[in-house]
Amino acid sequence: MPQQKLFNVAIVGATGAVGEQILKLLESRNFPINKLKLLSSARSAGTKITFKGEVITVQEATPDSFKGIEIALFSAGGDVSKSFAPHAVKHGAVCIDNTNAYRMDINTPLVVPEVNIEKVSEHKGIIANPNCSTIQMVTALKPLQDRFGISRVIVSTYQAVSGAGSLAIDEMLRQTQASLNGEDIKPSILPVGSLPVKHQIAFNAIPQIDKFQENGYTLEEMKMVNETKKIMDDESIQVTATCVRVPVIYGHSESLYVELKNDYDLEEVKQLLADAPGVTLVDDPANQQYPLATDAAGKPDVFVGRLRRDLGFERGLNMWIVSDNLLKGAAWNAVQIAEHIAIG
Ligand code: NAP
Ligand code: 3JN
Repeated sequence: MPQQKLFNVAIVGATGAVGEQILKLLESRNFPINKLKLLSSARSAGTKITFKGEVITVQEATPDSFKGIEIALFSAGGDVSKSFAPHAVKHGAVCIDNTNAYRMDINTPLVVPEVNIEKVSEHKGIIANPNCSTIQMVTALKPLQDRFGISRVIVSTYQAVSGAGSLAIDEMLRQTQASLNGEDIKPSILPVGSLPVKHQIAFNAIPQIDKFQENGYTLEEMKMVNETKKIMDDESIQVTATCVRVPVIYGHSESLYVELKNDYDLEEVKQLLADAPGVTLVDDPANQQYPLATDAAGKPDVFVGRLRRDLGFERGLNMWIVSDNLLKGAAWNAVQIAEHIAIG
């Protein structure tokens, strides 16, 4: 039997919430690794991380970190990807980038394996992982697009704090405890670390994820609009998004109203979703079964339920979609792409 090729792999952002999940997946899926390099900022350089029983010391990322690297997984923010991904490409690596830096670049494929894995072959060194909220939505929409066509999507998200990084998880837990103790709450991270105004997340819902754009939408909302059109390869799909942060640790939930181009049968829609790759149908109202963030956390699939025909528009469909934002929304989607490159 031919020997499986082993790859030199780098993880940029290895000490972060997404990086930690990437590491767990590479280990549990026995990814074919020769050498593994763990990179961070100077802050965490020197941290020891155990991978498959071997202790690896995290190093500060520099342009030279990528010599000999064949696959580089980036999740350290867009600026870090812009600074280092070109160096990684120059050294011959394929970069799988979890940030917004290259998603809308015309030379960069934006890939969700269940939707458009064939785009990977068009890469010129960088493959972009979409935003978490987009990934779970398009995974569920793909079978409907293929069968009925989609003209319009109106989505509202209920996004977990882990989407804003490990400091946001700490902040929500701290605020919850302080509130229960009757202590003052001093928000410091959410909604956006780099903006001056902060809001309480414990026992609250914040209708702002990322910065506001000139059109009144937030950047997270515009990511959903633009990325959906690119991944589904249809500029004509109308998408409107409202993105909301809620006090959940893991798992983004989404309420969708979808207008299909052709008449549909609700039972056929359920069957299509039940059969779709990466999708689990949980839709049993009689027994109060529907997707929940607490059930989706730690699982790779996109969970879909609450399927019902719109009351006003015959070709309108309402649905509820939940997925672990750090897994299918980030780490698992990236590792799926890496496996496609490494193993086929
Ligand atoms: P996080 O928990 O705050 O971790 C950030 C990671 O980036 C840490 O490992 C950090 O290292 C590293 N880092 C920061 N500045 C760096 C630098 N100058 N050079 C090298 N490494 C640096 O954040 P996260 O939740 O893991 O998210 C990280 C990024 O992933 C986000 O900014 C976003 O771009 C992307 N992301 C994508 C999705 C998605 O929807 N696909 C979801 C979540 C996040 P230190 O430990 O040294 O600080
Ligand atoms: O807030 C969330 O739930 C998802 C956040 C994603 C995110 C956070 C900071 C920077 C991104 C992203 O993936 O779009 C970025 C970014 O890369 O711009």
